[in-house]
Amino acid sequence: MSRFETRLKETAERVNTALDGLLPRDQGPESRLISAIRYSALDGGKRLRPFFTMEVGRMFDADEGALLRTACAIECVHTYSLIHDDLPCMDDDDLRRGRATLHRAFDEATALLAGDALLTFAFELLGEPATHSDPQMRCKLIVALAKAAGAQGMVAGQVADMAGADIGSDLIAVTRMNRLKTGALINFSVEAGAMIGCASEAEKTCLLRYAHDIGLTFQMVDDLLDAEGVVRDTGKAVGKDKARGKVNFVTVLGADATRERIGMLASQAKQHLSIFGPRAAILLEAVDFIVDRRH
Ligand code: GRG
Repeated sequence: MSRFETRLKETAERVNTALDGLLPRDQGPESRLISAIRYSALDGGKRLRPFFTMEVGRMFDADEGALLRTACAIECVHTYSLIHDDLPCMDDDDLRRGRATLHRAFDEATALLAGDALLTFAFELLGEPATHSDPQMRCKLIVALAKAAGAQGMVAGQVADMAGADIGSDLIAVTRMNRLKTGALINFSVEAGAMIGCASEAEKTCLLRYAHDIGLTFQMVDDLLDAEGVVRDTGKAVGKDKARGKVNFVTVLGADATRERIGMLASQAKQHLSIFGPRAAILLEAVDFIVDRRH
């Protein structure tokens, strides 16, 4: 296992343990809802977004407790987005992270409500004093996450995704959709580490440029996996976008040009980290992981 994989695994374990302790227990009258929440939030998932928050924060010796709770909040928002994305009214998928999607394992109403509960729980987590001693920092984190997830962030991206070819079948439209749908939350994951670590404005700018490029790279690889990957590796259905008439980087550019752009963006992402020197080594390795991932 590479150093990067070891660190990602460590982050995943820490996030899983923390979330297990933070999420309500499945007992009492709401036990079915809570079981559904725990089914989705505790099993599987690379925990890549938490990894970025933790590792960016560590570059600035930020408080580990603050980073971990913020990372958990981000993962709750991410999990909610996957649950809702899989619903019959959206992508209507049966498989996620190698097993039944939440509405298949439970039922549609429970899945919808579990997603709602995870989204609101993220803000509860960030707002609590245990996340950060400075209330201003907590407010800033809440506002930035709300913007990333909301109608001018991830939700806007999802609306564009659902519109399919109606958004236009050109690179500008597809790039905008993905900057919002996938990029906004990845951006916040990096930004949150920089905020908690009190990075300078110049440092934040470089990190946000890095986040922009890895967000697009991540999505391009996802589109290639949808076009060329196998269910056994991805743990979800493949070939969906083309079958549903959706536009993505591969449908617009073709697979070869998408691969070319992935190479370009990945090397650009690494260049943005040059001001940090060896401190950013693990973030450089993350770029290669994103490019090479098979799930
Ligand atoms: C429903 C508001 C709302 C938004 C949904 C994120 C999203 C928007 C939809 C997910 C659909 C999708 C497959 C997008 C491609 C990129 C992506 C977010 C993949 C899943 O992220 P990973 O690979 O997942 O980090 P794990 O399972 O590792 O957590």
